[in-house]
Amino acid sequence: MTRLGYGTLDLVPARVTRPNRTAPPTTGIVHFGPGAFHRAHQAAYIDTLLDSEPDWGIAAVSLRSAATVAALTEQQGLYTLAVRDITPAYRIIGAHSRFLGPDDAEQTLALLADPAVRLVTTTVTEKGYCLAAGGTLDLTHPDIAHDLAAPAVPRSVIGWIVAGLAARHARGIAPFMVMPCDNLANNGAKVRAALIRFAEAQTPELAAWIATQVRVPGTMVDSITPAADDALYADVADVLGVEDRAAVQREAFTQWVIEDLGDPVCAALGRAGATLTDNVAGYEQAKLRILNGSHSTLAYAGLLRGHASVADAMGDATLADFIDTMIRDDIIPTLPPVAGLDLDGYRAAVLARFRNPAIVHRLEQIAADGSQKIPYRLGDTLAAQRAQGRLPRHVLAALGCWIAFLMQRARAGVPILDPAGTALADCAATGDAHAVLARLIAAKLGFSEALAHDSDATRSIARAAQAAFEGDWASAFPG
Ligand code: CS2
Repeated sequence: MTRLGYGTLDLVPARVTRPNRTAPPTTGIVHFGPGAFHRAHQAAYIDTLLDSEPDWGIAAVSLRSAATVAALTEQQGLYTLAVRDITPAYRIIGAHSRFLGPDDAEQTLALLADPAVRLVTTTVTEKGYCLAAGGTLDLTHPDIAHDLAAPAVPRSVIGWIVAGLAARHARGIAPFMVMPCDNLANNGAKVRAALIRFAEAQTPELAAWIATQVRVPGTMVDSITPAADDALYADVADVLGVEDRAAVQREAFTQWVIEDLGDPVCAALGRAGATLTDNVAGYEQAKLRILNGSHSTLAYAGLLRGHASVADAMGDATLADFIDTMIRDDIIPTLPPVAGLDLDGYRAAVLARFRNPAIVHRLEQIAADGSQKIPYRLGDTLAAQRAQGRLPRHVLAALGCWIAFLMQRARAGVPILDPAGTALADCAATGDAHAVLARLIAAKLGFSEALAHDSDATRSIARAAQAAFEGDWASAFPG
């Protein structure tokens, strides 16, 4: 079958929107992590911007997979975005100037040092930043240790960004802006601090330059983007009439909120459709705690209750009611008001998005990397409630569901998909939920050490975990 490319766009039916360009755009952005979320979310905004401002093309760098790079290079960077919603839509995205892989270090560094590159963005998932439990750069992380010893060919995104900044600093070229686009609480400040700490371990002068010259705005990113699968590729081939081996899919809803630093890069992204604000923290907390906290809860409780997708789990009235009540009673009370954001309306909108029958969002995908996700998705809400002397019964039960999930997987010998998977399995392999929770806290896996001194909370979490593990949902969920 003919492959998608600029030379075959004329074969694609007119109802499929496509770039109004005949060749890849010029590079203005370097992006690390060209996975499905980046290509479904940020790239769609930039694709729109390119219609009027053609020098914002994205050179995407994969630090891990050469396969994605090969498939997209064969298609000159073009791919289909399938919008799965009440009104399905198909759009060919042409936002990328090129794709580079793990073996293209020289070209990647040359791009980072190119004055035409004004922005470096990242979607490497929470674990990709090599942060320790407290959110600071983990200098003992194997990739960070490697990059400090061999800075010329980094493995980590932090190492790569500092290498690019070092090249610009050495040549007297102004730095690019750095913009993390991952679900990470306070992502801008954390990534900026990580860059400075990495540089300090090399050359203090570079660290000082980064500290005073490099801008790292915080962001909140949101669009439900299920992993691509063969059904998607077959559907896209049927609609386009040409083969696309890099298609992505998402819901119609998309939001990109960026801390407005008042400079040309932020302004350009505002023209692309991003929301510029001086209160990115408000948007970010609401999204991470309401949407992502509910997502993780649906993943663990849903899998334990035999469901496979978010929409399936939302069809389980007991679980759907639990989530709704958790948001209303436990999560929203911890959120400061955000101008222009009606939190109760946001709750209703998130639940409706979860029920989207056109989206098959697998709970296994969301359940991955729990040790990285749980602290900010549910842990921060628990800490905020405990600081007020309250016991958030639903959030405590949700944390219990994560533990019950770990116990079930560990005892069934099913691998736990998580950077700490082996350690999690060791903690969850034996004993009752109280013992498992104590081990997780001691190992700083998903829980802060402070929780060890909160017997009311730990008792409640463990009780819910044991009940969920035994399938006693009347006891696991608050009455
Ligand atoms: C999901 C997120 O996989 C997961 O952990 O909770 O990817 C979620 O779909 C996005 O944050 C939605 O914006």
